[in-house]
Amino acid sequence: MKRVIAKILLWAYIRLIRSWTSPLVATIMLWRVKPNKGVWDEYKYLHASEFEKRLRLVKYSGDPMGGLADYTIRGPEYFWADGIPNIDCDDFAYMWFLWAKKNCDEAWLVVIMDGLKVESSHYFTVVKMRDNYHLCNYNMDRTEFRSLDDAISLFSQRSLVSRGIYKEPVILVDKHWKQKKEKEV
Ligand SMILES: [Ca+2]
Repeated sequence: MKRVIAKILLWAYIRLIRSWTSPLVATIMLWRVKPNKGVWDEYKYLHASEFEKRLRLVKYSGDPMGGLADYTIRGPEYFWADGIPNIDCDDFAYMWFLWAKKNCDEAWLVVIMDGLKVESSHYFTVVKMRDNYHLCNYNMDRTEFRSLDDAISLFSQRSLVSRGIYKEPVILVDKHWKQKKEKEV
């Protein structure tokens, strides 16, 4: 029951609240930041390990009001922009999701929460390359998982974020993308 309530809570937050608060806060926070389009064009086709190094050039800093005013950057051209004020888990996850659209077969932008603990909500990405699934949580985990659920379950097995293991993981796929296969003639 608790898990059902948590799932509804997470769904309501992501779909009904964050869907409009994130773009609104982003507009306010980024209005003076000049996007850096050239850098994204340069990095978007890099191999995962090289792309990861470029992501690490940007320092993590939480969202305003202790994460209460949570938002994701409006586009990849903001990630490496000069003076970008807040870059945290959802921005890293979003960048991996966009990178996957250029380099992978399928990708999921996922939010995880531990039971009813809203403050535990965390964004990451899972990508599919050929038949293997990889977990991108800031960096890409080199483990080759057999399924999306397998990759996600790592959060219940290992401490991947500062708050530790997710004992009662509640999952929501925020965005899903799949490469369109060309029709055989
Ligand atoms: Ca954020």
